Amino acid sequence: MEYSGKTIVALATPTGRSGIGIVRLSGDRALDVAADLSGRGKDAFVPRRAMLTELRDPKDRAAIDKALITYFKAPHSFTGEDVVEISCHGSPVLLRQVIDICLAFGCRAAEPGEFTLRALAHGRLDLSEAEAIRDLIDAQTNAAARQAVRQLSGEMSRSLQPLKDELLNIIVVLESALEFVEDDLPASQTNEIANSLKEIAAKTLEFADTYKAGHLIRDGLNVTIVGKPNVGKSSLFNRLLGSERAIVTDIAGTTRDQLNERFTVNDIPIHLVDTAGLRETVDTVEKIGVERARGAMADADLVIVVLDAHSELTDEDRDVVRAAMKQNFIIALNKIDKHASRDIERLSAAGDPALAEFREKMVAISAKTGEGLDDLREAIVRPFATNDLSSGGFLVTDARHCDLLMRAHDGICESIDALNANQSEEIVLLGLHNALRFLGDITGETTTEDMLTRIFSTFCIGK
Ligand SMILES: Nc1nc2c(ncn2[C@@H]2O[C@H](COP(=O)(O)OP(=O)(O)OP(=O)(O)O)[C@@H](O)[C@H]2O)c(=O)[nH]1
Ligand SMILES: [Mg+2]
Repeated sequence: MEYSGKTIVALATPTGRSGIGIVRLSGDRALDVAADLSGRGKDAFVPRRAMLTELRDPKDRAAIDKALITYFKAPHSFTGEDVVEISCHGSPVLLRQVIDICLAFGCRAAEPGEFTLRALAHGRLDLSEAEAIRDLIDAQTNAAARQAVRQLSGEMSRSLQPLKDELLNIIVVLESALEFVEDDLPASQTNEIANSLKEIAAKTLEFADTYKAGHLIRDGLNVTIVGKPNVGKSSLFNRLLGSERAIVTDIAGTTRDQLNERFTVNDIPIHLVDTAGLRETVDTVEKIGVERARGAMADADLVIVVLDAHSELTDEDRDVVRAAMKQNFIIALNKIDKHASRDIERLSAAGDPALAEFREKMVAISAKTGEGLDDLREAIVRPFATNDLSSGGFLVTDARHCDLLMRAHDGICESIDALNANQSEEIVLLGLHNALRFLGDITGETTTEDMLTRIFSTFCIGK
């Protein structure tokens, strides 16, 4: 995205009727627009103080709203430019009109993320902090929001700084060796550098590793419920969501289309999919449903295979288990309310001796009464649990950051190999400079225009 100095305007609040809707402007002309809209002189606006005023249509001077205008004078604003926020009543018609008036004054409609991009361009934020704003707005759980706020307050840069400093110290030693020493570095010093680099590489890897937990908190899990018809998949789906979302009947083949909903387990957002019962069928519609079910299964981070604990295991059940074995799966033995015994050992053995090997993956439940549901929720997230989840530490939540940390780690490892192979300082330095650049890319010090365009395209308008 090209940075142009033009004044930009956008609705900062969601579209639709609401109590208040905020139009935000940033750029040199922001205050002129506010002055014209309100019919007051520019001097009337005291920075950072909200002013209650009428807004008037410049064409006929008719009052269009009574609004609160706040002026933030450059550079003490979010973007670092002159910013004006007009808090109007939240009428879509009115807000459209205010934006149209701003456009008529020569402002330009903001691109996605352009306010934040300007903040970055003016040094108000670093790149990881800008990304944190997007993540905070998109957060699906409290835990994700809290991680985003930590990143927004600069915790990413603070976590990286010691690694960068240590790398830079070593780079300085090697560069000066290159410059001033005729002979090679003494072996003792080479060893010392290699050891320091190993430590930095380990710390980098450890930090990158927190992405497993960070990714889980931010993006959550795709969980797909599968099983042959009538085992209670939709009943379980409804029970996990706490609403009667899916149709449940005792007719095999009730669910045909795939249903998607979200819920949360232990602060982890779960994207839950209910599917058509898996069986051979000649029904055209059901056939498509079965195909979709197989697709959803392949896309899942975890598959819940539902079996009917009350009836004998059939070949259809075995086929489902076999298909699920290719990935992460658990088995929900459903309808235990129909059983006098709640003993899962007996249930699983009675079901089929072949299932005994999956005892660890089995949870006995009743979608009808809710029994065993807490255990099932635990079982859904258990395969993904890491210590980082409960550590309360700062987590890497962005795939881009994780990738750059891994690349930095690889660069350092290449340098260690070069050092051990007694290669020249130039070769050793190559990997270290690369590593430093990758770490710099996380906070945006070394990020190219192309990269920025790609990153900011993931923002929405008005941010
Ligand atoms: N007793 C008992 N009945 C259940 C339980 N779970 C589901 N059922 C019943 O089993 C029948 C089928 O339930 P559904 O949830 O529609 O099953 P499904 O697997 O989604 O079926 P399809 O969509 O046809 O593949 C219904 O009559 C439910 O009331 C349970 O835990 N206990
Ligand atoms: Mg169903």
